[in-house]
Amino acid sequence: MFKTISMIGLGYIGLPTATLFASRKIKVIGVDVSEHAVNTINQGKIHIVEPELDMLVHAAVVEGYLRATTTPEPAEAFLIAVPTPFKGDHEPDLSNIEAAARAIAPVLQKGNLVILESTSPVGTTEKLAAWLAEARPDLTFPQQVQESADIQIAYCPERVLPGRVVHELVANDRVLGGMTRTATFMAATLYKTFVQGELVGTNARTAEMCKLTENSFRDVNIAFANELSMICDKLDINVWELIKLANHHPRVNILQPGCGVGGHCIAVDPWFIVDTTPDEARIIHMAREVNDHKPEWVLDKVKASIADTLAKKPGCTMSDIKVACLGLAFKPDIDDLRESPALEITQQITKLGCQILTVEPNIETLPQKLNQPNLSLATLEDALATADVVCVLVKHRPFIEAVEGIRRHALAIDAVGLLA
Ligand code: SAJ
Repeated sequence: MFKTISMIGLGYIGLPTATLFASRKIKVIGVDVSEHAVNTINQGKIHIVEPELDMLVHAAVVEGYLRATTTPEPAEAFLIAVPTPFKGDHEPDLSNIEAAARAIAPVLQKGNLVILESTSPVGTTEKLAAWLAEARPDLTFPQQVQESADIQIAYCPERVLPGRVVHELVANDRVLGGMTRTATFMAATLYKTFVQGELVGTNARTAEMCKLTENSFRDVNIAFANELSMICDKLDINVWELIKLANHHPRVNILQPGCGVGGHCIAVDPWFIVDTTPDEARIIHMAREVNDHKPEWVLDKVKASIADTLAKKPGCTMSDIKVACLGLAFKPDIDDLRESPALEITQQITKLGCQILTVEPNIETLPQKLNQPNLSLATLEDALATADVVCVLVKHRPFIEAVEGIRRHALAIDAVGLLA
């Protein structure tokens, strides 16, 4: 049984996971490079938005089971949940994992378990083991002595959906990939404290690939839907009806087209496979390209509608045109604008020189990068009342509720099937 563990990285995954361990009365030392995050957590508050999390963190801190710091301390297990973005031409950037390894190495003790949770290219856990071994030649590691290693290492990815993190961390099945069977067993003992889903054991490389496969599968399916939407547009077929009909087949399940694929997972993780095996990963690569192209396609539709409006209104110039953009977030009913195709499209429309009324019910102020004189945050009513062109970019609930008003608008571009 583990009594004290440490979570390295207190973000969208690390903090909820640390808190769930703490809620089961395991002492958790949370470590983060951000002093702001550390101070906020130590006050029993949270620096991210996630339902239910604030109450859990508050209780864990007040009861003394969760404490945050910027410097690692000795513990029985170390879990690493730091970001793995890409750099340059979609090459994985493992510098945060390497920094975490170098930070925990000095406090490692014989008998410790180290778990990597961050989404990573295949082979990263082995790299982590090598970094740790290099920093601690006095200890043995699984790549040297396998089962009898002083430090056991495993890769255990999460698969939770933002907005449902607390529930899914507990309920979802979890893949545990030990570098040795001992590591898999130790990881299972640890996660059993709060996971109610099945814990499925494998090796580290398969677990790494499993995480990437799940998100790539979804990306390819969405790319198929996006490609269909462009084909159907040419053939004058309603793609939303088409997909609904095709999905009546018992073995067909096509996802929904949209204005592009955003967020920090589905639009990133498939590149980790492409980077490792570029010659083989042809469908995965092409799906990324199809999905990344979709915002441009939507933008072309907006440009065409603006041209129509200008043609119908003699004397009217670009700066007189008002475009309403409905939705900025990367998916419905969240406030997260990072890596959002809707935001990218809105920014591009701004460059055309027309006036933009952006409607995002989940935020109160516009992000700095949208600070443009020709762009303002508007209510849905105002936007619909004055816009020449309406562009639906995200299927937020308030837009579904106001669908009839949006439908009445003559020039509505519907990227998400709201009006279908
Ligand atoms: N999207 C579509 N059409 C769809 C579904 C989604 O265009 O039919 C778009 C969304 O609008 C969004 C993007 O895809 O822009 C990604 O959204 P998402 O809801 O598919 O996924 P994420 O990024 O929020 O979370 C995913 C999940 N992975 C899978 O469902 C396989 C989640 O379980 C993972 O834990 C998460 O990635 C992660 O952290 O890897």
